[in-house]
Amino acid sequence: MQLFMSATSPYARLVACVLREKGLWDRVEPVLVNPWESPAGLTAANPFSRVPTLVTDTGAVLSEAALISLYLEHTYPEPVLLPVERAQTVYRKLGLAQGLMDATVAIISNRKFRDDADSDPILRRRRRQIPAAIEVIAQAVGDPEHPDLGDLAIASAIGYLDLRMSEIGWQQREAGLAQWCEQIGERPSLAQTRPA
Ligand SMILES: N[C@@H](CCC(=O)N[C@@H](CS)C(=O)NCC(=O)O)C(=O)O
Repeated sequence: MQLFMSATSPYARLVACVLREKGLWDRVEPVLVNPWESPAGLTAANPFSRVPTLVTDTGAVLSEAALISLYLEHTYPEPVLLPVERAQTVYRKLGLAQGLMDATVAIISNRKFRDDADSDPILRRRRRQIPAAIEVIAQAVGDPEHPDLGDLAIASAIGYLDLRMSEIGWQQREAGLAQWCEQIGERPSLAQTRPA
């Protein structure tokens, strides 16, 4: 398998975590790219030039972090990251995490290309929503010792938020979630994919 990824993408980090949790990482050839530069190898595989993009052993090209994660869960069911009896809970967390990633990445990537990004009404709306989302996420997270797909996604989303928008400073208001992040962050799959 080949995984197009970047060192900071929270979406790519989620897929890298899932591959590590499932003991598949040594079967992966990671291809580190800057997707914004539209490198030829990535655009040949994915016309949207986005990471993560996974090329499977049979040459299928998969995109979208949540979809790749679900493909990995179906294809390599052990260890289980999406227990059937807790599917609703896991999907809920996955959705919250994806919302947080989308909001943060939209703000940061617009800042990269536009001087007026911080006055854009939609991005301002997303910025205002983040603290409320953190409050909801704090109530949703599961056991950091036995994380599921939703927990791994939340840890990846918050890791990116802290890297790029540390000014949000949510940790004092949500001390329990901060502790959860520390605990889950000790897992090798997350510790070895920490964005820098
Ligand atoms: N919806 C996609 C989003 C992936 C995404 O936006 N990745 C960013 C990096 S964090 C990227 O590759 N951006 C390059 C671009 O949009 O051209 C997913 O869930 O995987």
